[in-house]
Amino acid sequence: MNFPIYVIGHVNPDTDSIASAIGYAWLIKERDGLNVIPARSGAINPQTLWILRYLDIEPPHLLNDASPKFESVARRFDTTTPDKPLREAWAIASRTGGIAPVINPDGTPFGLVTGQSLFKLMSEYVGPNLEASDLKVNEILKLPSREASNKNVQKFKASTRIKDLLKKVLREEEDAFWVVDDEGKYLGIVRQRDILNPPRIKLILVDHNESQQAIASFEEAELLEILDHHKLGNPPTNRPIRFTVEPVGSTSTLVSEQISYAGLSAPPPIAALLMAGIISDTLNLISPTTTKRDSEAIKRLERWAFSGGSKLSGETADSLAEKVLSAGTGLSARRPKEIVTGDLKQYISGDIKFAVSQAEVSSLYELDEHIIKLKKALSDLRESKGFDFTVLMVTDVVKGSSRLLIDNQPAILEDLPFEPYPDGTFLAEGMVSRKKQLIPVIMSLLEV
Ligand SMILES: [Mn+2]
Repeated sequence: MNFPIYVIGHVNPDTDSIASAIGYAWLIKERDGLNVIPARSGAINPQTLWILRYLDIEPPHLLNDASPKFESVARRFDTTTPDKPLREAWAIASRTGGIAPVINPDGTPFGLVTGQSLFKLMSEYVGPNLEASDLKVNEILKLPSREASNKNVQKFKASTRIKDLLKKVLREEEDAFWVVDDEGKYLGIVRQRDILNPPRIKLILVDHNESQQAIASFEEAELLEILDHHKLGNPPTNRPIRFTVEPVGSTSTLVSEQISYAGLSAPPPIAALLMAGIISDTLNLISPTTTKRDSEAIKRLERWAFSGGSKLSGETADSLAEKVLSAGTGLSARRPKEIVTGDLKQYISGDIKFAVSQAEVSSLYELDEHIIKLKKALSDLRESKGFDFTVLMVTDVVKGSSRLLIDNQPAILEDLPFEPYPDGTFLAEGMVSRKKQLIPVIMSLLEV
């Protein structure tokens, strides 16, 4: 079977993670002709949702866990129905190695015709005394399949992880089981021997390289490649893989470069989506993480996205940037819990485990009326996930500064070089990048 390769960004995906997954999947399909599917691990944030709708692009496939599921081992055998003659089931079984699925007209499983169920039927007809019977095989094959079906066969949902039911399956006496969809309809048959060594899900990681930020059960997947712009924290692999990590402002920048190296140009919606990835990560090229390569990528993508005839002609990089950045902002439109978990990253320093979330606003004045609720949400988050402390970085994307809310601030962070406000928050003047500006400051205090 030709299993797909998933291109996937980090959990709690931001616009760069979604854009680079879609863009890179497009490139690999176009360049190498492989079966590649863009994927995401978690909900799409409001900014990304806006840009996908604006460009009329399907959200990536939701993949929340990389452990093999029953769908990956289901064999899609031909089927027959309960009323059709057993002859038909016989023909199917002779092609499948002895199994014929019998399916109700509504698509749900009726029973399985197997060597064992046939033998049971024969012995009922023939009885214990062979000589007394002159029943011909032909007669038996005219019987409806329902009479030879074993209706006592376990069903497993396609979306269930194999490892969760492995012991149960291995304890069963039967060898073959149904795989059904969420509505209980037939998808295929799985045999015991298929589940002992299921094929691993193939992954290409974009916009992250640490297993901590990767999809759940990541260690059970087969890692093919990493394309990223973050600090290293990558897991070991057992064979060499393509590994590209470069200090640029966004993974979308790297994808646009690769498209250009391949001698291709992205279709306008994908080019505009990659622009949105760069704009979002670099706050339209003003964040200190921005490099010359990011500005060059924007220019290249502009040519592809806004070319004559494109639905987007008339748009410019700056007009798109304004829309993208304001689509992601605002504290009033979202519940406090979503704000503190929407763009959350976890960190560990020695024994200290903490999380820093980021939310974007177009004016920091917006923050005042939400402070109490956001503090409560930060504290709930800390308690439910067992963090030592939690931080919310509220970033003004127009002025390029942030305010920090800290829950359960450790004494060691009293040395943070930020101006305290009477409401208990801090002003981090000129600070917009969590990765490049805030985290290094916090880490350096914690590591003292
Ligand atoms: Mn990124």
